[in-house]
Amino acid sequence: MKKVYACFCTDVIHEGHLNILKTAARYGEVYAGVMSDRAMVRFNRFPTVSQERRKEILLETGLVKEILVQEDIMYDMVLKELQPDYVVHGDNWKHSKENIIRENVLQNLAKYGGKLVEVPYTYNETVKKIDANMLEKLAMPEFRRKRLRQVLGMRPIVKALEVHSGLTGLIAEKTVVTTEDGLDQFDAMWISSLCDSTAKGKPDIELVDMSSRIRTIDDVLDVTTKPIILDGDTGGLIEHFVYNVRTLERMGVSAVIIEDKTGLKKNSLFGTEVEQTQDTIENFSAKIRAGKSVLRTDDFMIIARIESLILERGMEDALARAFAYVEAGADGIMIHSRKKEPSEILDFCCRFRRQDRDTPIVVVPTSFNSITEEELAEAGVNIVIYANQLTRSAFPAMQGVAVDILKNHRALEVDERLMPFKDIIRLIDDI
Ligand code: SPV
Ligand code: MG
Repeated sequence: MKKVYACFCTDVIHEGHLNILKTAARYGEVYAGVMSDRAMVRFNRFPTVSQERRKEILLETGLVKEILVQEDIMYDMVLKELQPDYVVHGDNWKHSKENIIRENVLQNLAKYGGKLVEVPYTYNETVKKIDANMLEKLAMPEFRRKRLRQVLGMRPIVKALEVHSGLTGLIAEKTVVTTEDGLDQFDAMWISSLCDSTAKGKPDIELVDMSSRIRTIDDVLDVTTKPIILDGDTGGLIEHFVYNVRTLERMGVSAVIIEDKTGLKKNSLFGTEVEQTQDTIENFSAKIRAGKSVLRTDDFMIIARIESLILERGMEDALARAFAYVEAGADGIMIHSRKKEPSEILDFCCRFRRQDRDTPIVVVPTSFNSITEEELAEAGVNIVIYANQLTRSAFPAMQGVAVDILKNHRALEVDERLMPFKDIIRLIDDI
């Protein structure tokens, strides 16, 4: 009997998958691969059912001899061990980012003379609906809310991108790149106070109120499935914070980060150039405790942001606050710095991790941007936030176009810098 291998990244078996399995069965005994949860999260999307259930649904087809868990999107390991005579796959990967995986399969098969069989991809209304339902499920508050905690356990470092609208949400949701070892994408979204305010032409001083922030969150929730971390500024009055925590939790936001400042908040990147007041440890700890006490689930995270390094109050102060805030119930610590060099952040992480191995650490490397994700992960950082790069890239592009239209009295000269209008129309999916 010949050996046939087909790998699946799906939570539901539809007629397209059955077609692949039936084709595979005509070539020999079918070994079906289930992409592991970790690999799915990194390269594809979050699974809506467990890895175990995904194994069962393949076995229930009655077409499979054995199930394997494929730990990596690339097929090197599985093909080396199994040496199947055939790999069967839908032909849709030829014209997508997944072509890199197809190349990898062909190279591995060539090593021992195995063959690739490609089945025309089934894409009818029923299949489309099943795909859409899976995404819809991922977007529901009860599934999305816990996803930040889930990805924290599955990724060496969680990468969050700033978003401030439905459109920027779509960029965070859908941007996928090919890398040496497969595909890569963002894990989460950061709704920044700076960029949400800037998009409205307002200063970042808690002027854009919670009702408006909620409108932005809702626009993002509407078109995405990835978890949201909200920049909650100072959290405001404790009496208001508790209501806002309840609202955010109910909406399906995964975490709020509040900073230990009080009075008129200014953006941290001003540092000591402007007057800013840090809250007392006691008051800020009380705010964390109050927020935690009103939660209805274990999913939502309240993360405490420490401004001691920004305000030049020293490392000892930053560490004392970090331990106090964890004691008060904080689900994570964000340590901020505006130094060009990452040394003070690394020093903080090293000293914090000596006493606390588990509490997630969050950083925002806007100033110390030479440090890599790998270096941050090695230092014990769990979440990296790219807090403002989309806004900062869009603004000069738009301003330059506005200037050139004025100078040329027409739009012809700027045309080659623009997205073709047939592409912008297709950017948004129909439902
Ligand atoms: C934001 O993005 O609004 C932040 C991060 O709070 S920072 O601008 O660096 O203070
Ligand atoms: Mg902010």
